[in-house]
Amino acid sequence: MTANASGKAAVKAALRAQRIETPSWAYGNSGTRFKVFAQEGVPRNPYEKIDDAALVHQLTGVAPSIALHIPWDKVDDYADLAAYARDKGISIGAINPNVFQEDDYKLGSVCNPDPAVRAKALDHLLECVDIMDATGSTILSLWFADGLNYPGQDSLRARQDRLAEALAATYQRLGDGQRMLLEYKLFEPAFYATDIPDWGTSYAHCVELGDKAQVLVDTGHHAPGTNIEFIVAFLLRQGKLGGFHFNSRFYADDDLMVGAADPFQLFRIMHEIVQAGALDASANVAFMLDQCHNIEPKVPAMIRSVMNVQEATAKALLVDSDALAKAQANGDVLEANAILMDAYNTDVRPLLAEVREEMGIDPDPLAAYRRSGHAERVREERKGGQAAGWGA
Ligand code: PSV
Ligand code: MN
Ligand code: MN
Repeated sequence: MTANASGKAAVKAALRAQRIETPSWAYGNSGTRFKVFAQEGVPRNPYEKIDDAALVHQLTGVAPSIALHIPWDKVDDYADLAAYARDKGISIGAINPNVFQEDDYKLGSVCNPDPAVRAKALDHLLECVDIMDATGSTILSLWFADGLNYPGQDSLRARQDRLAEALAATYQRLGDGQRMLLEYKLFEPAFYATDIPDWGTSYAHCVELGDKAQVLVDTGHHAPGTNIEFIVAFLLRQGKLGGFHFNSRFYADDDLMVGAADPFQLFRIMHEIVQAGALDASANVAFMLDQCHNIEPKVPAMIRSVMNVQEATAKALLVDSDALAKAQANGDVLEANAILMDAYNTDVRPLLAEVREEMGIDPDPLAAYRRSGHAERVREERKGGQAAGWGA
């Protein structure tokens, strides 16, 4: 482990500089197709979601932006929403278009066989770039529910052509300093074939598009057993890892709190990030959460999630890279593995508590949240909280 004082200072500096984006939809009511359990004190509009995200940032110090989902977060004046966020000490992060919730999209959005539906979907994507302009957002985060339920339902290949056409038109509209991240997902809602089912499909489209298009890895979107850190390492090598949607899963796209199901996997992912120097803001990898808190209170769940990412990151930063490189070069399998596991098995909570104290925040963000009285206050103030957007 990095034992010396300068090593520890560098680890702490990296932890202080880390940025984790929280999603607006995780502050709203959510559930499954079986039931949405409404919670008390849930935000009634995008402004109140910003209030909650700002509180998460205030208590953790490392969550200074909120992702929006349009039209779940539709407002009349996006510049005003961004100004409100700024006043609260955060900024607007990724803009997530929604081309999956209208009846027109039954057979897909940008891959739909009907040109009129494709044009409508593209209009919405372009509108979302307008929203980026108005809010100062730099990321268009694209996920398409497009796919097929039955073999023969549509041409797999023609759908790729339609997809490429819409992506190219959207790409053209991006301004300087803006980029698009293309998310893949193995299945759901489509059960037979998804039009962007895996990182390879996303990667190929991004390469065709150019530098402003990169792959987004949602940790819940793979087949069981997939080695996600391999994908991360590969994409980093190609300069095509745009960012993450962190969450955890036991079975499918469970959207549980990141680090809850498999903290070791999260550590392995962060190890690849750290080894590639991609934790640094200059690497432009967006660390975003994409979760639903169906049964747990939302703000403390978000705080816990941010802390889980911090813990995995701290452990990854503690890997003794020089010793690891030496063991690897010597072909010392057991030693190399032991070096990695030493870092993983370190209790980094005292280190993170120190980092927080040095940042001037409470070393225990969850205790600080409980003391803040926020839960009691919003329970009184906010009646009839907003659904996150789907399943309600
Ligand atoms: C799809 O499952 C997804 O991961 C996409 O990122 C959506 O925008 C998001 O979930 C909604 O929670
Ligand atoms: Mn996602
Ligand atoms: Mn998902």
